[in-house]
Amino acid sequence: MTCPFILAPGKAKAPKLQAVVDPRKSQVSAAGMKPVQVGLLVGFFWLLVVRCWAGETATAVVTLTAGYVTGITVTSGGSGYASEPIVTVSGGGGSGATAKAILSGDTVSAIVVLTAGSGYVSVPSVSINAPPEDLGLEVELVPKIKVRGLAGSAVIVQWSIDSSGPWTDWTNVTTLTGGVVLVDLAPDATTRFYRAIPKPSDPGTGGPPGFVWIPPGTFVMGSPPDEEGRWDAEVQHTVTLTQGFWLSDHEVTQEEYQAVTGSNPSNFKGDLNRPVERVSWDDAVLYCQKLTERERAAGRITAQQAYRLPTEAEWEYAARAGTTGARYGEVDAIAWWAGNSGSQTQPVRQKAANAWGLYDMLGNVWEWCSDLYGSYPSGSATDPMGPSSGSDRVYRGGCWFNFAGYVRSAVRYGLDPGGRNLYLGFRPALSSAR
Ligand SMILES: [Ca+2]
Repeated sequence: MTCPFILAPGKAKAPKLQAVVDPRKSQVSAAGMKPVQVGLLVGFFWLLVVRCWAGETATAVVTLTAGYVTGITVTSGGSGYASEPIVTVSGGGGSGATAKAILSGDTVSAIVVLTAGSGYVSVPSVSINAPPEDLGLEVELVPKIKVRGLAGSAVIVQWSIDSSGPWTDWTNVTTLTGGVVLVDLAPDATTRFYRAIPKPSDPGTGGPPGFVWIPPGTFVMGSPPDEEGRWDAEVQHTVTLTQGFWLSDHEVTQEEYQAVTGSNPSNFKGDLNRPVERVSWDDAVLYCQKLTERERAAGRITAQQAYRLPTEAEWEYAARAGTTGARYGEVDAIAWWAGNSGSQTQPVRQKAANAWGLYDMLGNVWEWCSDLYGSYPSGSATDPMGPSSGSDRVYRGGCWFNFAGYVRSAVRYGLDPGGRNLYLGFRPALSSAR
């Protein structure tokens, strides 16, 4: 439909403003947001809508006699016709019928059959052209919203019909110097309240290099009784982790360990991308402390963040990455074990990662966890930290020396925290707090 864009003052309608969005009531702060970062102004914006008001199209039905169109009866005369519209008869299996509309005022009052056509086996349909377009003009008052804040802030703008909520996401914007202007064209927008809240940062990006985000979730820890190689200590129970965290996608390499501690105690030398081994639990904890100090000093993590060993539950949850079997893949594809390691550690990140991007969770070197070793809780657990007393610390995942029965997601062992051997390394986690 084309329509000349002209102003027709005589047809302008009064603004259909039903309710005023009071800027004083508009929410400029919400739980969790920093008011200094985001502001929101609600104003009004005059929206001119030029509409082409069409009349109503007439309708009619055909009378069929012995295969001929013998009459057309108007069922609705329509409105807005300035001249006789074209009438078309179609369908019904026949052809040749023609007809002419008769107007009375701007309405179709009758249709005269000019030629009856032939061969119709069922009643054909009749269509009458629509009346010509008319001009219209409508003026509406719509909310104009200005989002202000620190340039570059990601903001979610929400609306509600009540100033106390509930709030519905409307749009995402990134703030600019001088603000971002939005106009809400929803039909009922003049009854809305608005607020702006900072968009939660995406925890899937922005972590330290070489770390992957492990989302919070629930999983079954332990192994079923029929899993090959299973030990009694692997009693299945449901564990919920309420906090996501970052986890190194690889075992700490000799290069990384040396850079942080100044030493390399490993047995298998020659390639600094091999995992560090012959590190005690105490050594691993000290490494995490030193790494935390270094990264905080460099401004790469906040004062609230700290590197640490993962809990045993975090480790198994991350290793499984949603899988429930003995391993997160075929053993030779994912792990260095006795069957393929050549009786030594191998550089990290060569075997296939699990679904969350973690390498060598199974095989290569065992990995220290933070927990004391002990029996699992009898029921489900939330954010378990291990038993409160004991002597050994947990290590997980199997190593280059082990047969496949030890290279499973559920395998667990304990060792004195001062113990060191050429089978055992670690990987750090980083808390998500910022
Ligand atoms: Ca490993």
